[in-house]
Amino acid sequence: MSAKINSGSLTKDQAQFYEEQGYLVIPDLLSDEELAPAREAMTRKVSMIADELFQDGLIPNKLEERPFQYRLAELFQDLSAENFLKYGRSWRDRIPGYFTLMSNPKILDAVESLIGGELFSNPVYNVRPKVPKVAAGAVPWHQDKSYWPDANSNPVITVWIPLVDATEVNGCLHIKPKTHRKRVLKWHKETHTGTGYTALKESQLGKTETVVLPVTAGSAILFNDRCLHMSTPNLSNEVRWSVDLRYQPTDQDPMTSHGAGFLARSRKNPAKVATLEDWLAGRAEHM
Ligand SMILES: O=C(O)CCC(=O)C(=O)O
Repeated sequence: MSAKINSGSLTKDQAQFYEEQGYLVIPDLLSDEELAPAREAMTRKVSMIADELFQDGLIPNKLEERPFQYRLAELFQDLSAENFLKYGRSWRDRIPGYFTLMSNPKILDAVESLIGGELFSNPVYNVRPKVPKVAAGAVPWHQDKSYWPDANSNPVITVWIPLVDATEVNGCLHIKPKTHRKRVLKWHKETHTGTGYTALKESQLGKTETVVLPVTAGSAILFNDRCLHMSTPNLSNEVRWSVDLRYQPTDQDPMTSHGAGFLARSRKNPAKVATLEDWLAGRAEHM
């Protein structure tokens, strides 16, 4: 994979597609180099987990030489779902590489094309190590808004980016187009996988078509927080690494009950944009 585009700004057709369909795929938005800081942050966390598993006598070897897409899967291959879920189904650590990714100008360009140049990075961002054969692999049909039903934060735009190619085998995203105009549907909490995901029943999905979205590493899928989506289990032998980042206009609810977001871009007041130090300190930078 190589750097294919310099700006993430959307064409009129792309912006129109997003408005009509509730989602948009931007192929190969980010280069390998641009993903590297996030990959390093993930590697740091995996090493921390390997140290802990080793100290607890759960693994005989920390597999330090194994490649990024295999190491975490192999660390857990003889362990249980409980062992894995102890670290959470998704991660939200304050490691600098994540801030670098969330502040990536191409991502911000794309979002700016949809909601303007005053951009708040929502506190809800997830790093997803979707490990084969372990609970929390599949994510049920849901609307992201079910996680913040009371927040006045419309629109929240999710930017979903895989760090390995996301395929039908390792569990790529599935989306129901045009469902972003729906009200927030009544959801329930999934209980059997121990993940607590919000979920919708089959009967609530209606006849809307499903689009399967395999994408290459560094591509981005943008979607509205009412758009129905899910992902299938990871049936490969590698980790389906991805991040889901979220952005909204600065004049909306900063959703502080979910953590501290940050001012990611301001055309009006660029000096106010949060620095890495602001973010690491968890300062709620907001206009
Ligand atoms: O990454 C996945 O498998 C699911 C992502 C998701 O549900 C989300 O970003 O809201």
